[in-house]
Amino acid sequence: MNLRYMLSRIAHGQFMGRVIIKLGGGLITDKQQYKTALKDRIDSVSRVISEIIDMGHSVIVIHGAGSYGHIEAKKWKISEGLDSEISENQFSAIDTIQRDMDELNSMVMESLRGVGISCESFPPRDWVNGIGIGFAGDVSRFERNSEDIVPVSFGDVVPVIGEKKFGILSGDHLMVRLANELPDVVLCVFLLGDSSGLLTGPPDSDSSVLIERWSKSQGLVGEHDSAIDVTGGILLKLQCASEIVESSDHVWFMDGRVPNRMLEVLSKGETIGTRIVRDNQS
Ligand code: IP8
Repeated sequence: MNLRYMLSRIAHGQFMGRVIIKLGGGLITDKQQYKTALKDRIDSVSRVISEIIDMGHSVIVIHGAGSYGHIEAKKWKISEGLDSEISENQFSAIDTIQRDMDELNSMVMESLRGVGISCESFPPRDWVNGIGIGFAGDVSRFERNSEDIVPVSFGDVVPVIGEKKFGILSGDHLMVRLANELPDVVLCVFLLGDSSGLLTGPPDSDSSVLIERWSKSQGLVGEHDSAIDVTGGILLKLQCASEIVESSDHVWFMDGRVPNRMLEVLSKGETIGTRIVRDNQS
């Protein structure tokens, strides 16, 4: 750990490690209804984040887009890059999506500030080029929170070098880079909006049960709802989580509607949810 960072943490109380939390778009918005934010859910996560900070952890918050990004992005094929036949519509859709994402991000920031958390936003369009986990962009800015400022970022439309010109960077890809490149990550959580973790079948089916531990060799479970989601839904999350477990021991899919389960993992190492593990992890 960087000495200056360590000393600054000790001055504020003992540093307990970094916690990276993704608020899924399906948790914080109604994915079917254009721009419908679920503020109560955001607020209940914010309250738990403030408890995590009080425990001495440093937190990074990433959020998805839900109905503030996917609906317009799908309509104008933004994830596929520039299409000369609809380019005018695409550029105006990008303006709309980025404005809508700023609005959603402001709600998250307001909610965090409402429980006394200082936070700073880093919109990917300002510092990222390219998509997927190989994007160009320096994630060390997220470590720069020596005054207990929580860095916040989100899935966004980003520039892409070459003919495509633009694309969609998912918050899940940000999670991989942050977890793999920043030091002292003790917990990485994907908060879901419709289930207690990874299930054996669709969340609305009575026969679906929770998978308590999952590793890559078990294969991908779930469906990508490509009618709504332009990034990758649960399948992308699983792929990203299996990259993250290579560097972090505690990677979890949890029910974001019951966010205090994050506190249980931090205090007891266990909770209701899916723990993502390495193939050889005991
Ligand atoms: O919801 C997607 O981010 P995600 C970003 O984290 C947009 O996959 C703008 C659709």
